Amino acid sequence: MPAFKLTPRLVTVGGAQLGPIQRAEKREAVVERLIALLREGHRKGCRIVVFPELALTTFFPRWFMPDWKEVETFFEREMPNKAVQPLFDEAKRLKIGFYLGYAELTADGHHFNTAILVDDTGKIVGKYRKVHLPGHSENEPERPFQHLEKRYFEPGDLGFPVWRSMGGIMGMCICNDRRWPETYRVMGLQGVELLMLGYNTPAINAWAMVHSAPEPEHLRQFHNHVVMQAGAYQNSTWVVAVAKAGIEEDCSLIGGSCIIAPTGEMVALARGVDDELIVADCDLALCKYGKDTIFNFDKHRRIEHYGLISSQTGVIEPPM
Ligand code: CDV
Repeated sequence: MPAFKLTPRLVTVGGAQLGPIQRAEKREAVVERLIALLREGHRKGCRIVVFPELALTTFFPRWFMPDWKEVETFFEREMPNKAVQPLFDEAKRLKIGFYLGYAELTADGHHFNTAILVDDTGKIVGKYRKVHLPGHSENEPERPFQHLEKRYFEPGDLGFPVWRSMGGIMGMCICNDRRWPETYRVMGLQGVELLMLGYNTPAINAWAMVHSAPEPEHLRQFHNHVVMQAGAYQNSTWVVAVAKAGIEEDCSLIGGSCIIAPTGEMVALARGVDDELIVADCDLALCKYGKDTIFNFDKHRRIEHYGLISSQTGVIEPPM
């Protein structure tokens, strides 16, 4: 029997966790923090650095703002723009690619929660718009804080594409997307090898607080990791997940940024809730083992039984 030998395809990846961004903080100051993490990534040999969801501002969906003019101060009309250009310039100079999350306002007036993939030559090679928008669309004053993503953003209209870039097959999603197995599987079916995502996850569930539902804080971190470890393993892909963390205005956001191997094992984990770079040498060749064996989709999937997944949204119980 020949040995299962693989030629390594090493991509050193950095997860650039951010501590809080307060509302008054200017984009220019945030971009300086991103550049500092990028430079640390360069010193540590990174080819790609992943930044969080909505990485240029505070997590503004926590406030109800009746005036759309105020809401739109948190959006970017072009990318790069003047405030973000220094990040693009420095990344190009250092030959590092990056994932960046931001609020996108399109020329024809659409609002999306977006992430871009910029390659190590400074070119935007991929764009993803968040599909699974959590929260609610109306003000709910009884909550300690709002989660108005359904008000401020439209669901993404680009699906879950992947891109051949920087030596691998790259995929992106954003925060709540990581909780849905469909996210990973749609990219898994396109051979994804490195799935990047940023998140802003409050340490408490505001709905559960109002309704006295039992969701202790430790479960927030457990659920953060369990879904991504399962997604990585079941699709045999690397997952790089990066938080904006810490006490942002009056809201505590979890940290727990991590890099997960195609086996589902965590190989790097942030220690704190401040700006912090985690690094791992991700051998993309390791994806092949799972993709060729237990999760060889072509051999083992039974799509004739999966129709409900794409034809039905909610639960329909059998008749009593
Ligand atoms: N930004 C997010 O999508 N946050 C959600 C929270 C609201 C649960 C998340 O899935 O982490």
